[in-house]
Amino acid sequence: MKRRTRLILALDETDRGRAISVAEAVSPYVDAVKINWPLVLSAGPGMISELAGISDVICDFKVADIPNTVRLIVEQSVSRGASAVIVHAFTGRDSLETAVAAAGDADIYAVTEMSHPGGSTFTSAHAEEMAAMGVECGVAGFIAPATRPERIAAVRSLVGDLKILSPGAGAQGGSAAAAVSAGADYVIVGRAIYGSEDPEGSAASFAREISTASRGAL
Ligand code: OMP
Repeated sequence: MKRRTRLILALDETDRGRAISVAEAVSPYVDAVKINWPLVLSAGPGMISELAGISDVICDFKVADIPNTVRLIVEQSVSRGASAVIVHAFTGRDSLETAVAAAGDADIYAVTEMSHPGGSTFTSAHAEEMAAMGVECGVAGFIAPATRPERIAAVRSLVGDLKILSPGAGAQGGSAAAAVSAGADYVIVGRAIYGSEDPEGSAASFAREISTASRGAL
């Protein structure tokens, strides 16, 4: 994935036409579009290849399964044009290694700690262990919460130069600038962009915020 604006759009739209028009409008301001079950279930898996014509596509299927099922899901995503797939790390080493092997040249990002309040119930306590295991399994990077920037810093201290993608800025109350300052490579933003009256202006504003915070971090 290119590293230009360091902003990733979470396109959790369920209207196909609006999803395409938002993806096109914000494409100058994002490095990738992340899609999840809401859009794939409403508009079909063809959306993966359609959006791949506009931007890099990350399939956020949060895959959490036995290795064989993980392999099948990752292969299907990549064959449709996904540049990356998000999987859960808690499934353990065998599932994670299988995801990495099935992805080939595409990237696997593993969830360490979830951004919503419930993410503190179980995932916070094991985030460091999951990050360390992910490094050993060869993932390209991790998902860590913009809602708890200090936890991004904790993951960063364990994963070297591997990528950290941080959701939770905007609608969930986190700050894109704080996430970048804590060590995130990319900030994932959904509703605050696609749900805004001016998605393009909102994406431009997040991209500016990230750029200013990155300069401060130099
Ligand atoms: P907004 O809250 O609308 O900005 O969307 C955030 C996006 O990031 C959604 O697509 C979530 O599914 C996703 N996400 C989280 O919000 N929290 C996490 O811990 C992990 C993810 C993710 O893996 O992308």
